[in-house]
Amino acid sequence: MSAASLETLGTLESRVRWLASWTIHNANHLRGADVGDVKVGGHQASCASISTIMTALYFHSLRPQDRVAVKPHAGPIFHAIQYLAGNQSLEKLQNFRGFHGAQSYPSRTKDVDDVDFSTGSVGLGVAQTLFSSLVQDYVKAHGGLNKAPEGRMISLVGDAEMDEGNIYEALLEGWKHGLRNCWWIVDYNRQSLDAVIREGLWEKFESIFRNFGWDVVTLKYGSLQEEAFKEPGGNKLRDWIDLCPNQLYCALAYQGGAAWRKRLLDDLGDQGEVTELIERRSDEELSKLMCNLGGHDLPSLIEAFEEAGKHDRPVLFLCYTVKGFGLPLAGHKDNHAG
Ligand SMILES: Cc1ncc(C[n+]2csc(CCOP(=O)(O)OP(=O)(O)O)c2C)c(N)n1
Ligand SMILES: [Mg+2]
Repeated sequence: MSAASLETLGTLESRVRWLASWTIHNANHLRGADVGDVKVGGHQASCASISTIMTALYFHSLRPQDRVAVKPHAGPIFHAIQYLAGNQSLEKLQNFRGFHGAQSYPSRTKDVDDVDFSTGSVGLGVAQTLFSSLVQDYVKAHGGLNKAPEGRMISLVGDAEMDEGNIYEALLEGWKHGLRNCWWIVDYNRQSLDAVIREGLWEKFESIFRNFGWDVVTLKYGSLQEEAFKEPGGNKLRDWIDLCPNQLYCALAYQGGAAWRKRLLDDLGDQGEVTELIERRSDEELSKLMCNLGGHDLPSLIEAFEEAGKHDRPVLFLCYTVKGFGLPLAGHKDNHAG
């Protein structure tokens, strides 16, 4: 991909994130200002977390025949993307969660911007994509697809959403029927509604999914981080990231550059070249580096989707992200709805 295209995608990503954040802010604090703030709700942090992934998908990787189940709390990101594509109106965004406004969770019946799967109860959209792939195989086997291309059924999933039991029931069913053309993309921000997720969950996902015949693609480090790891002392930084508990990573993402520096120097300051690696960067650069996880790195996402697009095996993408990425509430423990 050319540098110019990448830059354009980066601009789209920040506009999508801004528009989703603004849609929610407007509903809660501006629309009813004459009667005081109204608790309308909406989830800015959940949206920001998945904004890079959805930008890569919708503005680059999706084909017309593909269908997507968007994790419920990313509804505003979906509507923002559709707005930029000319399929959603400003009026409905301004009336988010109001009567006839854009829906809080993507809805096939109430939204106008071509939602593929209604979501809301976590877990349901995930399983639906798997069964849709099986149905597509059935229809094809019975000559119903004619010459139409096979679509890919894609689910965008929260990491805590993976707690839902119906997902594992579906997994087994998929294995029995030779599941194809199905991607599940986990927004691995390590935060749920009200907690930080348990350490090492990614290992459980890896082994469960491989066991059921899925490919597992983990996007942990962004390209900025990969570059930094090549600098002298970079391996120490990577080890630190790998050992950092989820709770601390989230807290530092919230506190920002000075806090990252203090903690990194406290832990690594006496370990040679890595000190210079840290000190070469301003607070802002350090914060950008540490939040440049795989799920916020357009080149990594695009490459991973391109690679997986070469075959029809089911794929689980584990994309490390920061909940609230790019917003002042990034990583904060109360950022789900607070
Ligand atoms: C069946 C069901 N149970 C509970 C909820 C309440 N709920 C909303 S979001 C959420 C978890 C959010 O965490 P995660 O899946 O990690 O999403 P993200 O961090 O991306 O916001 C839960 C349990 C729900 N929507 N549906
Ligand atoms: Mg989460």
